[in-house]
Amino acid sequence: MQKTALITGITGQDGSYLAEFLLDHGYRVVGMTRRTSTEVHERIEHLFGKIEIISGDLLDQSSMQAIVAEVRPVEIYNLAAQSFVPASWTQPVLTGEFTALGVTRLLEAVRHVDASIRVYQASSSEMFGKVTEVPQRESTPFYPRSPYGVAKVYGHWITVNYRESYDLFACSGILFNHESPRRGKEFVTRKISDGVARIKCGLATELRLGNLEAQRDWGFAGDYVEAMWLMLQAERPDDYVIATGRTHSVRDFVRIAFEVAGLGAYEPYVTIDPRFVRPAEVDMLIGDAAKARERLQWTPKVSFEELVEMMVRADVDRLGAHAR
Ligand code: NAP
Ligand code: G4F
Repeated sequence: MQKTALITGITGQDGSYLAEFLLDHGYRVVGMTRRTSTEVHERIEHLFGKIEIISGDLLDQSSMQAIVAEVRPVEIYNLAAQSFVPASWTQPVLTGEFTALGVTRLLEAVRHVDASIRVYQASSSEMFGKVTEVPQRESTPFYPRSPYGVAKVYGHWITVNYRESYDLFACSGILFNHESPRRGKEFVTRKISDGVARIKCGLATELRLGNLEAQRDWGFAGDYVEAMWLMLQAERPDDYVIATGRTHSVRDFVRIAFEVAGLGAYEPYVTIDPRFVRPAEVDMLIGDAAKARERLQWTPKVSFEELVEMMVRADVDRLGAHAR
């Protein structure tokens, strides 16, 4: 029988890759979207006709429960969240409502409608924040450095708690940064690839950034959605770190991006703008995904250098085609 999956946050970067992955694996895919006056669904437009869309909001308990009852999925992927770290300082309460309490609303809906539904919760390496261990693994203590990180810690523990309290098949995927040409332009990797492409196409002369020394363990989003699915296919529910095991600075990303575009050295183009420096920074993240490798047979395929090249080339092609 065809399996049904419900994805919250299907309009986001990960939602679009996960929907493609699940369709390829024969699923009926239903995506939850919130109502807006203008519908912007550019990441999933190519999937219209293959996926179903249902209206709901993480802020609204009754809509969550009604959706779970109507769709009757066997798997739910909870990807919806306020996911941009700087916005969590300007909208800390809303971030808590979406990113923290939204998880409880979903788990409550599952518990009341059908406790056999398997649930994936999108947790984050931001929970490690001011890291207490290098590299970070499932047992590394959390020390979040932003309201977003704090909200994700709540989402992680409520997932663990519902698993232990109600025997739900609920998994928390602690994913390190993952990027793609579909990444939102406010995140640093896409801001860089888009900015470099603009300079290359003569549409801009500079790129304004914050802290170039921050280090992240960056992977490709297409590889990471496979790990989400693998967690829900396992015999037992558990929590997993998903990462490449390599770390690079924002400066590394910038340098390679300018080289890929054939612009040479980045220094003449890059300006440090204090507006993009955070009140509290996560200086360095590097994950140890040994548990996922051993128990789920998951490994990332796209390297850091391939990722930078993929993103820069996609933006140069997009803007170049526009300019022609
Ligand atoms: P994203 O591109 O920002 O997508 C977020 C999604 O959440 C969008 O579809 C958004 O819908 C939806 N959403 C936000 N508030 C909602 C609400 N109140 N009700 C319903 N939907 C709502 O994020 P992403 O990069 O795909 O990440 C997916 C998830 O993984 C997020 O939970 C994120 O925090 C987490 N995560 C991401 C990374 C990463 O590196 N990408 C790493 C670790 C964890 P709209 O289109 O309506 O805004
Ligand atoms: O790309 P970022 O905004 O991602 P960040 O804060 O690491 O969060 C992302 O990854 C998390 C997983 O660890 C997710 F949970 C979260 O939802 C999101 O997807 O910033 C990366 C680094 C930071 O250290 C930041 O200070 O880049 C630095 N940075 C330097 N200049 C900048 C900029 N970040 C942004 N967004 N814009 C800049 O101009």
